[in-house]
Amino acid sequence: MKMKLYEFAPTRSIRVRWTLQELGVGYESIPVNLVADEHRRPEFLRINPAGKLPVLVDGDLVLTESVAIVLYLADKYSDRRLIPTDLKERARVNRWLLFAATELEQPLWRISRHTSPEPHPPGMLPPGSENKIMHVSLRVGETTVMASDGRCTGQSDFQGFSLSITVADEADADRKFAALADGGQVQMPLAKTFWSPRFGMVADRFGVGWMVSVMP
Ligand SMILES: N[C@@H](CCC(=O)N[C@@H](CS)C(=O)NCC(=O)O)C(=O)O
Repeated sequence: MKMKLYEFAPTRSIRVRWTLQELGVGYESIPVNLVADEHRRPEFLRINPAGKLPVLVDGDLVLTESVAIVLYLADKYSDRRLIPTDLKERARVNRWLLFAATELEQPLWRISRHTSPEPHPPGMLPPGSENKIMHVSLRVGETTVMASDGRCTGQSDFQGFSLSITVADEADADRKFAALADGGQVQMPLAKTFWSPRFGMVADRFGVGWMVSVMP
């Protein structure tokens, strides 16, 4: 029976796919669309209760953690000589795998998440806020609470707090943004950004801040 790889293209799944291809091993690919929240469906949570990718299923073995999967595959197909068998050589390989996963990955992930790869469109941000970052993205049930150091100028009051809604498409974003802006104040017009086809910020008529975005 073929191994199954639960994967989604722009994630750590790539490590496993790359390894399988280097080894020349056939497998069944099972795409799990993170953007469509497929990793939170009960059928996937039964396979990995942590709701994370990648997952390799090989017979009765269900393996998570991309580096552990890569090492398992290299050992399983040791005849392909992807990793050394010599103890010290092997230790050097493990050293770099662990360095990548523990030292390199987190800062790179933080930087990529909080930094725009493209310059911001002129006038989009108030001067001085180019390097402000989001510190926390905390999921509570179906809701995501984000804490950033943006919008914290002047006297501190309740306005440092915004609600964020993610909508299905651009038309829905336009509609909801217009409804929130009715009687309120647009803080950042709804426009295309590097992470979303539509993102905007508005304070509604009650003074509550909203961020409206479409996830691509
Ligand atoms: N240390 C784990 C990290 C797994 C992980 O965080 N996967 C991400 C994709 S790269 C994921 O599934 N995220 C979904 C979520 O956290 O909701 C590994 O290397 O496999």
